[in-house]
Amino acid sequence: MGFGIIGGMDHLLPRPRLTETGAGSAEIAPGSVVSGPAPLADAVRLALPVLGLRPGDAATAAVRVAEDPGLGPEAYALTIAGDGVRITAADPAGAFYAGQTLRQLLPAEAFRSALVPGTSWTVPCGRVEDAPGFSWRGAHLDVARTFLPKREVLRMIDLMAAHKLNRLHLHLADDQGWRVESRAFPLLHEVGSHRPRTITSHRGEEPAFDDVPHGGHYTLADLTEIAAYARARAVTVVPEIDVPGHASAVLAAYPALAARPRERYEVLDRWGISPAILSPLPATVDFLTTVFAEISDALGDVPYFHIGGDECVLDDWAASAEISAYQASLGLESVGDLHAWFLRRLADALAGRGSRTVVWDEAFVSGGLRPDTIVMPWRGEHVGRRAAAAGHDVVATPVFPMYFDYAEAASPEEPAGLGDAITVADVAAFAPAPPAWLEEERARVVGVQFQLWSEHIPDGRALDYRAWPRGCAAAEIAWTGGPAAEDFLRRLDAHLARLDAFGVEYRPLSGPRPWQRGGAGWRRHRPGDVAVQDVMRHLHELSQSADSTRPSM
Ligand code: TNX
Repeated sequence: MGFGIIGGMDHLLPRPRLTETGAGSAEIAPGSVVSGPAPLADAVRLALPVLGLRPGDAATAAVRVAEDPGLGPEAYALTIAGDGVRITAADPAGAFYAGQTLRQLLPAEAFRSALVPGTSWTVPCGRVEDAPGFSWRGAHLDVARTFLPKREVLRMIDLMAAHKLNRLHLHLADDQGWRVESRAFPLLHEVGSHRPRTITSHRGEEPAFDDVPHGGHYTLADLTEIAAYARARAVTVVPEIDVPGHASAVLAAYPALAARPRERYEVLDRWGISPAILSPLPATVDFLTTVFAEISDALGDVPYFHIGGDECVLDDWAASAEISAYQASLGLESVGDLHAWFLRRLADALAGRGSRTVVWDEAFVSGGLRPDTIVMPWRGEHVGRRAAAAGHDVVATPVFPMYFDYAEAASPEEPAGLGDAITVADVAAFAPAPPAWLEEERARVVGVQFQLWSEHIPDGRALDYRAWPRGCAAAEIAWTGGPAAEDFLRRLDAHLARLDAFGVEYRPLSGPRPWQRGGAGWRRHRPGDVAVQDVMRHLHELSQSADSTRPSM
């Protein structure tokens, strides 16, 4: 066997830690037998759905799976020889990833939903030893601004699994929609889940609207199904209910929870930062604790629960006599302290249910977080480093280069993005744990995640275009633990054939196909309107400011 990534093993994405290419090949015929302990063997079968593999004895097996407790979480070893395939892993996730690697070693037809006659189901002989660089390899879906039907979420989970991504962050509530059933507070989904129209004009233009209703929500049973589907594919669902700001949809349903309880609120039909904010009084904490419990019970095991904390306009808190009196009774000096106190109460309640809290970085700057709170520094590396230095686990989520709602190119041919440009190469070059940081700070970076904010993602087709192939680059850095190797683009080229077989309408590396362009109307991108580098500079300054609760964009 020769070392290195020559021969049949050189098209894997993300890149495994070690590959050795052997001579010859092995066949895995449709309907072949997989042997081994059921949780591991089932995971391998699920990773290769098109082959319809069956459980059975080692004597007849084409793929033999064994447990090796010596391997780390999610790690695997895969050996392909003339007499078949052997997989070892310590957990189902590792076995599942061995199966995903095997799928990539098969022809791209392994990514179709049914067998295509004439395919040769052979894999090259050799060996792969592999383990992830980061434990949090995330994708974020903003189902609040644009609702994605359940089928799109399940499909995203399949695509994540094929890329060894393992955290699906669902942004379930924002000003423009509340997306989950509540039995305790049914107006949340009855009133909060739809709006009559959506803004179509761009920054600086006279406001214009599509006059098309938009809405939808997941039932609690849907959430149970999504979580179980994800879990079987080594993906953990991370729900987010963004509080106390971004609250228009909740307040449209339950205005009594507002800092200005006599105000009338509507589910917003436009983007940007709204002043609508929940009150921090005990009734709100009780309300949210009940809703969090409903969501958690539906999801089952919930190791992480995201409570937002970003972009809060605290003016209504300062203007309310009742809230000011409450703040004074707690001995808190500023509304910023009250913001921190409020999030801390919620995090304590979540901890009581066994969930670690996740927040956007404003909540860290406010101070007072539980030490086990995970911080998502969206405003850049500097605030991320401060959170890491303070001892928080950090998931790198900076606008540049992890906000996939920005266009891939500053071109009028692109469909409208929030700004530009974030390219595949930008993502591939990103180091989530920068080498310049101290070792103990780097060790706090548990992962990296791309964000699909959906103000400019009108449907599943647009989602495909925004997510891939930048998501392939994100998967590469998340799995390998650092910037992509120089052969990344060559491997990506081969990988795109797999996405074609899967049916993904990704953005071709050469630019959009004619029907993927924004056209001449409101979906056309406005190049240079918002430059991502300017946004980053601005956000960095804000994250340095003492007044952390000031809205940022
Ligand atoms: C900032 S990141 C937001 C979102 C927007 C996004 C657009 C964060 C915590 N808040 O509400 O959708 O920018 O890029």
